[in-house]
Formats: sequence, C-alpha cells, structure tokens
Amino acid sequence: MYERLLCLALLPAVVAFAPSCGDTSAAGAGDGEIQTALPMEPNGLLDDRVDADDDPDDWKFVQVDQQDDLFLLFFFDNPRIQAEVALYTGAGNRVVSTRHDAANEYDLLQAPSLAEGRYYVHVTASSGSSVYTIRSSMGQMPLMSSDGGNTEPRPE
Ligand SMILES: [Ca+2]
Repeated sequence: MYERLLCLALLPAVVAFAPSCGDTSAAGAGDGEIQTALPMEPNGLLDDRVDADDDPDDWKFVQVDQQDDLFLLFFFDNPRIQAEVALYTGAGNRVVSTRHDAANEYDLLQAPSLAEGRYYVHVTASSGSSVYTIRSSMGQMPLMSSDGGNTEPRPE
C-alpha cells in the first residue's frame, strides 16, 4: 500500500522514467523503478550493477535527517560504460546529475545544503554494463577509494 501511495505521489514527476508505474506485479526484487528503490546509507557503501540491455535503471533512496551536504562517489568497474548518475528530490526534481567520464577515477555528485527528506539516486546505462560502487557521505567529502580494489587500473 505504501508503495502504491508513493507511486501515485511521484507519478507526475517521474512518468518519463516509470511508464509502468502502478504495475507492482513485476517489481519483484528489482530496483529498476523509482517506487521499488532500495535504501542506501547516508554514510556507506553500496554495490550494484547496471546493464544497458537488461538492467538499465537502478534507483536507490537515501534519507537525510537534517540539512547537510551530501557527497556521492560512483566507481564503475568498467570505465567504458556509457552511464549517467543523478540525484532527485522526493518530488522528482533533479538536484544534480553528471555523465560518467571514463577518464576519471570516479564520478562525483555534490549536493550542498540538502534539506531534510528522502532523495533518490538514479544510475542509468545507455551502452554497456558495469558493476559499480556508490560511496555516500554526509557533511564531508568521502574517502577517494571505493574500498574494494575497484579503482585499480584496468588493462587496455
Ligand atoms: Ca541493478
């Protein structure tokens, strides 16, 4: 029921991302639609995978308990993936986004002075696939490592 209410609340803003909003029968354990977004810690690590062919959209949500800066670092195991990462408010407004840049060790989303509330993280792949790690941190820039060897140089 809660998911249904959330879906209705978000539908006007996210219809472009969730054309099947309301069809919860196929949700399963998937994270491909905003209403089935999986929780992530405001300070922590999260691993998942996106694939442009069969898992192109991942949604996570993070609960901000008091106004603060949020930093999100994205480490893609496959630097050649074409992907975009973004942060949305609970009302579906984009706070910040960036395209993955294969030249960088990580992609950074920096959202200063976020008000209390729930925010949604969107990872979407347009070409290729990759496992990725999100390192999140409130208040200060997180460590620059994904903590799992994900940032070691890849063979060409
Ligand atoms: Ca996924």
